[in-house]
Amino acid sequence: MAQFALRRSHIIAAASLTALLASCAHSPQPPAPSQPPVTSPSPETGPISYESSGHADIDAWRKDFSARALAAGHDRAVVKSVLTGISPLELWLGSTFQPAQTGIEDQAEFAKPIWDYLRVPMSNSRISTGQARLAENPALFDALEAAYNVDREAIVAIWGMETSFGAIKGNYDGPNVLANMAVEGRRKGLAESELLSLMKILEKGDAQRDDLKAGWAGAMGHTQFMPSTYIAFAQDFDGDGLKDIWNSEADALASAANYLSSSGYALHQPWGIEVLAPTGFDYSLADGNERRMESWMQAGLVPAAGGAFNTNGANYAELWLPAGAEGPKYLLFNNFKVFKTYNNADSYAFAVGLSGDAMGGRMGPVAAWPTHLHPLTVSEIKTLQAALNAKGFDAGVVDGIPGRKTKGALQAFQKSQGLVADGYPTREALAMVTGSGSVGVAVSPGTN
Ligand SMILES: [Ca+2]
Repeated sequence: MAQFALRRSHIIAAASLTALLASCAHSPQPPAPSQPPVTSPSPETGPISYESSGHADIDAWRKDFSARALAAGHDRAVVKSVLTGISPLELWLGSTFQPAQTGIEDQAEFAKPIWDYLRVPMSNSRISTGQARLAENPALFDALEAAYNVDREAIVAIWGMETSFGAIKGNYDGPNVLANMAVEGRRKGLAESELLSLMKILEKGDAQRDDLKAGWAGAMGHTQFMPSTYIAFAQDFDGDGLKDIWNSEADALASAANYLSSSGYALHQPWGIEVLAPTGFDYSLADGNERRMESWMQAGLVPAAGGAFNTNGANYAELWLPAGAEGPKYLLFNNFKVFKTYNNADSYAFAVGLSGDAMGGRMGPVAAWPTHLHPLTVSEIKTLQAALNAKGFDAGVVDGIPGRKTKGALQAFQKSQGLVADGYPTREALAMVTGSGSVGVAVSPGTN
């Protein structure tokens, strides 16, 4: 606490001095003092000195980075306040628990079957809380939609995904998390660049040093902005002069809406529409390519909810099979891509879209998830990728992520074998590729 008080005093001192100078410039000239005020500090120069963190790597990095931040023209008091009190976090630099070093295996977007991943975003409590948030402040959401042209359900769904509507914003000191990330090393460039952004935030007066709370990877506030994102997109929507994404829901939600709007969000257009496909449909068309709505209709796709397609002017969509040909099928529109600019995972964007729809009273999907299938783990995906590459179907880098290239390679393999070419990486599909038996090959009902 004492350290925080000390750090805050640097900013207050700098701000008071600025205010004093500003007021002088606009006031009648006082009698000239006979000599400079004795309280005026002589400008400090040279390296900033810090108390040791007790961690040699942190101390060495901070000395070097502090000098570079000063050389880049950052305010001395701000640099010092940001880098004072940096200390090693077990999470990043400890020896016993290092999620930062476990790679993608810990990222839920890749590790779980989609229907498991969706359990929390589509839970009754998440949906009902989102609906309650929408209902308790309709004027705010009217204003947000009018100002940013982003549907309120999308804004609230992201709020729910990021922090459970502000319940889990993260209570790490943002500068300390980023400093630890820099010292840990693999994301040094990103961490240092984000630290410089934090300095800019303080220099502009958009937030105060002690406000800079973050999650374990440096994302801040209700809607989890990295510092550079904050600089580019944060908004003061309640008009108090601060862009307070930590404590002001209006500011945080406006900031998220501004980000979505700047990423190309189109008001009242769907992110996705669940569809039904006719018998004999060619699932290799789920290849990541967008096609005109007319061609999807000619191919026989119809809305799963019945009626006619209503896309509000969205003319292009790609067909996406989140769980293969046996599961729910979606046409995805541009707003889905916009969700992915927040977090570049299909499952994340899907959860935003589905949960937002549910908060708006439209539950999906209509079709059941094929929970009898066995999606691959990260290490099994690597096996699949290597096996496809070995057979001449280019799955790209063996990274354990079932991206579009991996799915395309699996589809090409399936097509070559006369199988349903849905590209869904299951144990059943892996067995076909590796030739280790034909356990329950995924054949879609209503196909062939
Ligand atoms: Ca504000």
